[in-house]
Amino acid sequence: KPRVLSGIQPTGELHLGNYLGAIRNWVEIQQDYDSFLFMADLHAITVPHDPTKLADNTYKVAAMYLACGISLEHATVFVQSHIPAHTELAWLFSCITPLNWLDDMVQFKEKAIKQGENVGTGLLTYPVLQAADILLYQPDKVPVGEDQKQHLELTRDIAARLNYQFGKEEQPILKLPEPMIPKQGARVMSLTDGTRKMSKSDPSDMSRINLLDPPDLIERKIKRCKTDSVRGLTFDDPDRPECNNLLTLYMILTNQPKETVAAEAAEMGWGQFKPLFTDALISVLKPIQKRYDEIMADEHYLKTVLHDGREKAETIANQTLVKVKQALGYSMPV
Ligand code: AQP
Repeated sequence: KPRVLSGIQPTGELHLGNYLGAIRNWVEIQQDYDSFLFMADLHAITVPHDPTKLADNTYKVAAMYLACGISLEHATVFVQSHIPAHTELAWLFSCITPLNWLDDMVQFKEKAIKQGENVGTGLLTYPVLQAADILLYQPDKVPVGEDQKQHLELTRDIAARLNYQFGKEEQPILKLPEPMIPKQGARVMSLTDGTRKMSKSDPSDMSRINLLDPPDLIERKIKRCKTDSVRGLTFDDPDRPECNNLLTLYMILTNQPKETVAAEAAEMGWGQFKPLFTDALISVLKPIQKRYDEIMADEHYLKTVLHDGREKAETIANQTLVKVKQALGYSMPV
């Protein structure tokens, strides 16, 4: 089977963007791929973090993967920091990555502004670690949301450069993976500003639907989310980004064709649409929340999953690391 690899940072509660942009697609394709899914806890400290919450958040993300339908029959679930090969390969990559390749990374610019002078070097070199995370497993595809496309291009550039400088043309050291961006849900926007993506790090909780939000909170968030005073709801109007976002989410959650939703919504006002949207959200999230509670109640189970995941992932990661080190001319320990 071809292989896919993807991960999410345990930087807070997962939201609808993480689900529709990433996890839901992992579930959809898992039958056809050998999946490697990890919690990117090394990336989680590139912005200020609370050490008392990091381990817990990491377990919670793992539980959420399983609650959303990831099956251990098809997937290996592991914690990034449990496998030292990630940081070691990142160092090797950082020595062959020209500094100016990192200059234009949009995510760095967005997050660095928020941190001012205290911004850590790790936030700049984050995409180099991400390249190591991916290339260690030599995946064919990387299913991510639209926001990660630029980082994936950098990953391919690093692999190509290493192959070119240290490999043989007929036998590349690293495979160049393809991005796999969902046709729907690739960019879920904030509830309070339809021009910005929904994000864990937005200071306002009202800007996102967290996967663990209870029904009454979902109802409140949708009641208060940004809309306009125009009657008749439409897709794709550049002057109505919030309207497009909410209709698109409703279409995905209810599994309806765009034309059906467009026809239904054309005559509607917000007062009519919002309760329908709220119900759709609640009915998709309810079963996920139930499974999540069950998984979190059995700590031993989750620890076993992560232990087994580490063993399997580490074997593959170490094989790639040795291959790269040999190509770079390192001696191997005896
Ligand atoms: N709004 C979004 N729409 C679609 N996909 C999204 N993803 C994140 N936000 C959206 C996808 O979720 C996966 C994991 O993302 P991440 O947590 O590793 O980092 P991120 O993209 O930076 O996510 P956040 O929520 O914005 O986190 P913070 O605020 O901590 O940076 C990726 O596949 C991403 O595409």
